[in-house]
Amino acid sequence: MTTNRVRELLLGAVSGELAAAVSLAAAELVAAVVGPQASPVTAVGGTAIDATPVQVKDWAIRNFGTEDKLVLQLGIVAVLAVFAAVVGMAAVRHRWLGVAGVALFGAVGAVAAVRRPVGVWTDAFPSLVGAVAGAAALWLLAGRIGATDTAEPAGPAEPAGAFDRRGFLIAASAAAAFSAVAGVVGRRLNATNAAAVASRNAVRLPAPLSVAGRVPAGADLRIPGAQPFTTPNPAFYRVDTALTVPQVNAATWRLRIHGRGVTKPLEFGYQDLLRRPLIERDITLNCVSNEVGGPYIGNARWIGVPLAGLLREAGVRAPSAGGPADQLVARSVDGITLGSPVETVLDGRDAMLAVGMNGEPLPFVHGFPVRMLVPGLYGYVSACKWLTDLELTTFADFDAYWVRRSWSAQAPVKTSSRIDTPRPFASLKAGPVPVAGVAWAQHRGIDRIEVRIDGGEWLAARPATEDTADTWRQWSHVWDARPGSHHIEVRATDRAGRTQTGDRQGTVPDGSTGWHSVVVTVE
Ligand SMILES: Nc1nc2c(c(=O)[nH]1)N[C@H]1C(S)=C(S)[C@@H](COP(=O)(O)O)O[C@H]1N2
Ligand SMILES: [Mo]
Repeated sequence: MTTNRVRELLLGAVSGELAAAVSLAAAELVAAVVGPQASPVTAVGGTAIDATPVQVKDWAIRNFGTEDKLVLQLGIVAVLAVFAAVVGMAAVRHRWLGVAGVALFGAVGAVAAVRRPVGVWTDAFPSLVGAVAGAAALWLLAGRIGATDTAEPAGPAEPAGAFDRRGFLIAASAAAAFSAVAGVVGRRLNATNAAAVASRNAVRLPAPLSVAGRVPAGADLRIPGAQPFTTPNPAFYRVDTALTVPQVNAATWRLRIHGRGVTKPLEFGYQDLLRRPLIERDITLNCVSNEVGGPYIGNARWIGVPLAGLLREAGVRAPSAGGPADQLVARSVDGITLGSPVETVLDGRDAMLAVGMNGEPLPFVHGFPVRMLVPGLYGYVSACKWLTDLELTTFADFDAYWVRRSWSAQAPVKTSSRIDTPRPFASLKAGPVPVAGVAWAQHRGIDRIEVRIDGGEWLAARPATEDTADTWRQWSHVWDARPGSHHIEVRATDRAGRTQTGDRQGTVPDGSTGWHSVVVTVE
């Protein structure tokens, strides 16, 4: 290749990247008007999340945790960067090919946005406007590089066009400046919805009619290295499919209860909900994607409206009482659906539409303004965040979001336990060592926790005072550690008398099983 050709390809690649940046930035700006869900980055990312096979998703949650979405976004940017470079290089000699490449890119964004669960046709605008802006930028830049375009027959000779260095620099700087400013402004506008933030700031949660009472002093053993009994909101795990956290305006939020067997459909707003008698309860929530020993569990003090009362008011009867619906499908503003058994919701437990979490209105990431909670069920079959619709139907008629992705339709929490201290591979001093952690079997309650060292006898650990059957329970055990490498295991038994199985099972389809263990070295 001649140096001219190399220069051409390099400048072409740069032009492609700049055109992509202009295109994305313009799209972000338009999305700030149309709605953040219409941003092509968000729409393509969301589509990628929904299309990801369950094993890969599970692997990503396990390895990247809450950063899984950041990793996905970086992946999308990397693919885009390669594509943009190729399109830019092609555009130097075939400008229309470049434009076609940008158009294809815009079409992908537009289709992804319109086909999202909550997509409407106007969601195509940001991508389309972005494509036009990107194509114009590429046309201008490629024209300054100075090669032939498709109008001239492609020949073996080097093109004669001259490189307009000054023109290229000016166009490139303008493109870079525009994308930086528009991109930052657009993303920021899309990330914060001022009205939603104001509506949350204005919330004054009424005092609950039925309070939870103080957490028993003995429930929190306060052993260094163990988790606190109540998980502070900023430390509470987060699992959802949302690339940008939905910011819902409580002032315009509505919830509808309708469907099979509903004799009186209900619809109400946030203030209507707050005027109802509220209950306050400690409930431990955990994720079906939690590996044995994993972090996706937290315990909070929630305030909410009893869900059973609302359903009864709507005329809903349990299947065992002849009701025609056995599944309650909760739908969130981002279109995700979660299905819970009607029988469970109505069986007397404290299923609720939660509005408060640890003394404040729900944080946006945890579902403001209203989320559902059903003690004893994994989050994906009960804990719908950003709730907007409750539909009574049957399991036979409807598969919720994760059920279509090979998770079980019904998933009660499995009796489990975890060692929080010592940490895996800790090196310890010989002598008495506190071993501690948590055990949980929401709504059944934890009866016993046992620990064993190096596969020996199971020894009774000391359970902390129980708060309620719906919360996790701390435990501790003083281990007389001798020098060497040791293997510590834990298992729990729930109040139904069932001891946690040692058989290892992965998280799919209905939650992991097996005993958590850590290996430590004692000196
Ligand atoms: N709208 C919506 N609600 C959702 C989810 C989601 O992806 N979207 N994820 C569910 C899952 S899998 C879990 S474990 C819990 C997690 O709640 P948290 O993020 O408040 O801890 O929310 C549930 N509710
Ligand atoms: Mo989950």
